[in-house]
Amino acid sequence: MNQFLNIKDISSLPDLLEEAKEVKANPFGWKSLGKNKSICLLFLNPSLRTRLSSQRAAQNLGLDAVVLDVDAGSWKLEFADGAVMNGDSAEHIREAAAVIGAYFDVVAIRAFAELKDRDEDYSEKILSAFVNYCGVPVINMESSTGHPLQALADLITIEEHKKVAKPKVVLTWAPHPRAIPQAVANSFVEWMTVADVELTITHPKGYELAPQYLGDFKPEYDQQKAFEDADFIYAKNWSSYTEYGKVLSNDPKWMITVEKMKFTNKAKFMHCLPVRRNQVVEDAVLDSSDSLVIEEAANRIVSMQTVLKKMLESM
Ligand code: SN0
Repeated sequence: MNQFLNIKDISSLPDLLEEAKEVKANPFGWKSLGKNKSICLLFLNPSLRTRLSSQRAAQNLGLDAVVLDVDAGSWKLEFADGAVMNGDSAEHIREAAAVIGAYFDVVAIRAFAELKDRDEDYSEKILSAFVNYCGVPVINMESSTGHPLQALADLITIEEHKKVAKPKVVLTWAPHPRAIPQAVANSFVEWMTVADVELTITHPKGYELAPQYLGDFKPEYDQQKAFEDADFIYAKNWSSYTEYGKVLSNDPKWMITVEKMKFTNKAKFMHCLPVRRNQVVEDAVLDSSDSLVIEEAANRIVSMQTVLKKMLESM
């Protein structure tokens, strides 16, 4: 594997899941694979799980990890080609990425959607700039359109907890006070489309995901109907794609509650975290034994370690 930007970078999902199982069972089994190699973890946005799980994953492989918070700990970057740099930005991505690539063997980047210009976000301007200019393998730690490390951890968690061969998985929109990117939902749909699950997507009208992710899925606008017989409820907020970046509804009726979980087939609750309690989901669901959120977060180490292992093996 020479990059991990989205699901297209993996050759076989079943093989990757098998490898993830091996990594989880034997986390220190490849301790010398990363010897004398290094990874730079670059954050343009906040992170708790991604930052820590990536460092843990690297350590398990003997890989040296350095974290840089781009706008806080380094120069503000310019991404536009031909820019006259007489404003806030002190360094262009062309030099910054090339220098980072000269220092490290792998670069991992987090750069959220800005939610202002849809074409710009969906062109993956920042992620592509790193791929183009750093000259070493790049890992997506949530870009403007996707969060594949999260989707892989989600799938590992579903595989571990499913009680039937092809479980019913429901991606449900939930209310949130702020405008949130579509990245997590996009990747979740992208990975579940390939996985052995029956996916249902439910959200209020106006929250349809980008057609390239939605594919043939027809959203179920009735949340209760969507929940019927579900084995997994995956809650997530996202802002509108069609009215780009807008919060069209904050309807508390969409919050995940114990009452709604009763419509399911004793479903497990999932969320990528961080989660707004009693806005996205009520305490009683999150604190119940049906909640998988901590195990799901723990599997972020496994997803990153599996990707890093494959990358190091092909170096
Ligand atoms: C990010 C998102 O894309 O949904 C990261 C999730 C892994 N989440 C947020 O930005 C939540 C921020 C908030 O204010 O709750």
